[in-house]
Amino acid sequence: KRGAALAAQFPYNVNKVAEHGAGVPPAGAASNTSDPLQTASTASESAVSPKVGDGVPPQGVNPNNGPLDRVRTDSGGQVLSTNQGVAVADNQNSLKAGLRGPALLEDFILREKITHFDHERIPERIVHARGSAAHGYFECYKELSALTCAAPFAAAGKRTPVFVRFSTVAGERGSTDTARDVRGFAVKFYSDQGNWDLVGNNIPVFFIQDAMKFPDLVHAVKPEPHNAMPQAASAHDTFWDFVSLMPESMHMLMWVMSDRAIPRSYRTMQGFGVHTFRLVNAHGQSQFVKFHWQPKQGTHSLVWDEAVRISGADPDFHRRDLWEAIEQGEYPEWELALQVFSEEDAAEFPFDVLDPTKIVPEEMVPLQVVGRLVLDRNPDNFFAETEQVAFCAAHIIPGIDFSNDPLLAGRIHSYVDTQISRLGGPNFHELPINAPLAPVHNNQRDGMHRQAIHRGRVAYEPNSLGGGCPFQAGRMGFMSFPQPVEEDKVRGKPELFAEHYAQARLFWHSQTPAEQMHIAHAFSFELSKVQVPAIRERTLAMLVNVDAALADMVALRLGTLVPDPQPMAYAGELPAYPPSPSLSLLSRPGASGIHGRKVAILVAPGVDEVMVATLQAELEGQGAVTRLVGPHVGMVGGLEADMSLETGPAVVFDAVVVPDGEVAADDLSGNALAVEFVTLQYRHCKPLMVVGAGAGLLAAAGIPATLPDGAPDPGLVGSTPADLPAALAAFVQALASHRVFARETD
Ligand code: HDE
Repeated sequence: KRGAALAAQFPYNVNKVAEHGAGVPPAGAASNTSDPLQTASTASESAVSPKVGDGVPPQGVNPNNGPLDRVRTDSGGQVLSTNQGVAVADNQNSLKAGLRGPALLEDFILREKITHFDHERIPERIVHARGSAAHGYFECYKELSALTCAAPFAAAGKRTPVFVRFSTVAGERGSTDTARDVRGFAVKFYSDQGNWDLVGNNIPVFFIQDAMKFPDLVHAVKPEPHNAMPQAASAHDTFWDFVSLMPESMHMLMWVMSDRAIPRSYRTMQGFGVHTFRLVNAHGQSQFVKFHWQPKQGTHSLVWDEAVRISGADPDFHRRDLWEAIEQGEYPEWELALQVFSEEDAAEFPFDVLDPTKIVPEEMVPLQVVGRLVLDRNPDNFFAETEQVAFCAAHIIPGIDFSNDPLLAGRIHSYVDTQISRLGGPNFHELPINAPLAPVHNNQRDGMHRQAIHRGRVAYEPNSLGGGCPFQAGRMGFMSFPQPVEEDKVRGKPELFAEHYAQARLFWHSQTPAEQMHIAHAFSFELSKVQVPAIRERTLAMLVNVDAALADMVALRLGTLVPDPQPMAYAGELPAYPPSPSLSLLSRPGASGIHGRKVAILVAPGVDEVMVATLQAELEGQGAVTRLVGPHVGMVGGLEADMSLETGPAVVFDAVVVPDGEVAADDLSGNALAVEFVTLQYRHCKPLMVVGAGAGLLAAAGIPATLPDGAPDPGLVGSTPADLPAALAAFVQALASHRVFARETD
């Protein structure tokens, strides 16, 4: 009776409709005559799930959404069951011999639940453990068949679904987002010719030239092995010990000590394929290529003091920023640009294009923009998608090929190898997030966690019993570019690999003065954390080879003298590059105005509530996000504050507005947290706008009215209530230009 009642109340398991005949599946649920795997989730997907905003992810935008539906599960309206589909009557109490008696071994429900829980974690990635990801698509602007036969570039307007994961490198899975670090920028293209993974970083060069040194680099930068400190930081002895003995890291160190390593958002960083790759067209002709992702949001960074404070205020700062932007419909976009050059061109460059510590300056090979990347859907489940996704530098498709970069060679091996242990066996390519949209047919069989049910008796090739299938594709399939090779088998490096400083100089001389100051401060900070003076000195000796002024600035802050330059390994004359303005972050302000920028509006009882509403409407109308920050959350006068000054501190906002209202301004001026709020906004060079009596808070914080040189501060916008529209326009402009570095005096 109870079974029948249950079946009536919780009618069906959509996978096994026949077993629950009493219930009538709702429209769209699987019937026992159709393929249950294809339709199983349709019923639950149509239910509203709080996990995905308004419930149903935008279908049709991303073709990868469809196949994933097969495995999406939503428990809305469903009965709780064991993993065997048995309904659970009591999820609160274990089975005992008497209410006060011992627990019973036969409690399979408790044991299943605890056993599964015991195995919930998988090993984190050995590097890039901390990451955040989103779905989207790549749209090609023009067909590129002259250059490549790769499917994503086959036609103008063609869209290829993608999954993109951003990451920090050194920190563990739960570490802070705003550590000084390289960021991973890994893109999985689910192309109709198979998956292509462009597993890049937000910095176009790398620390080392040969895969042989990668374990050493990672051991040096990770927390030190004896005491597991520091977390997510390169500012310690072992890292600087290693890099100061590896002058090939000098160019990369310049980038990592620059503001690139503390991005404002994943949305405001560039991405780079780093290595030289090949494009190959249908006639088998090949050119070299470097891949660049250019954020439409512009390139923006934090300042160091702010990054440190954000680690406390919101360690998920970048994860939250990406998530919220997408939930809000502010879809981040990047353009894909290519630098294409021939082998003959490459032979003329003053560096070796196989050396991953070198860029190809844009002045030598201009960028051609060929498409855009749009991220428009958050994952439904962090573990199933972001954690289980497996990128691999070896995943290429016809039309793309490798170069002989010796770092890339090691990567081609490493990714699948590490994933076999991280994801528990050789079949992780079948996990929904990793499975290609292109069909998979081969004779690989079995192994842990095999999902596919292979039919038939043939698992070998050639065969006659299976009609010869699956048959090899010949010229339709992937064919390696037939690069002629005739060399001795050796261990060593080409001569130009020994030149380590010319591009570090190029980078330094291409920065604005504010950026140069930040680089010098970053070196000083990191080396101040180094306990062994000889390591500091060795690094300074490398810096002298980059620029004497830089070495001076750093030495001064380390309380030491500039040592003799480190002897150079390269015998030839160093190439001299003209400065490349595109290497400055400030050269890419972005075209999208204030989209996605976060503005705090400080409120206290007595604030001009009509003005607050106007400010919110105007700023949000232009795509910004506003939050009312008050002495406490909840009702502040007639307004509802979203955050308190404690939970929404200055560092998590791009800008602040203090509206009019005498009583409110007095209240805020007497509040230490409010004073600190505007002080930090000012110190971190962010725009501030004060209206009418709101100016009192700036006075209470002692904020100077002009820049240190007496010029007007474009980021400080004062207004009377009557002049609000004009002031808002100036504020929006200041917000769009991000920071006023001319304020920095220290
Ligand atoms: Fe990686 N790298 N890497 N790497 N890498 C990994 O793969 C490796 C390198 C990059 O979001 C690992 O699944 C070697 C350069 C990204 O899941 C591992 C070498 C670049 C991600 C691995 C390099 C990258 C990884 C760790 C030198 C920029 C995160 C877990 C020979 C072009 C992908 C995993 C994600 C992850 C090996 C150097 C980018 C161990 C051996 C250069 C973005 O396989």
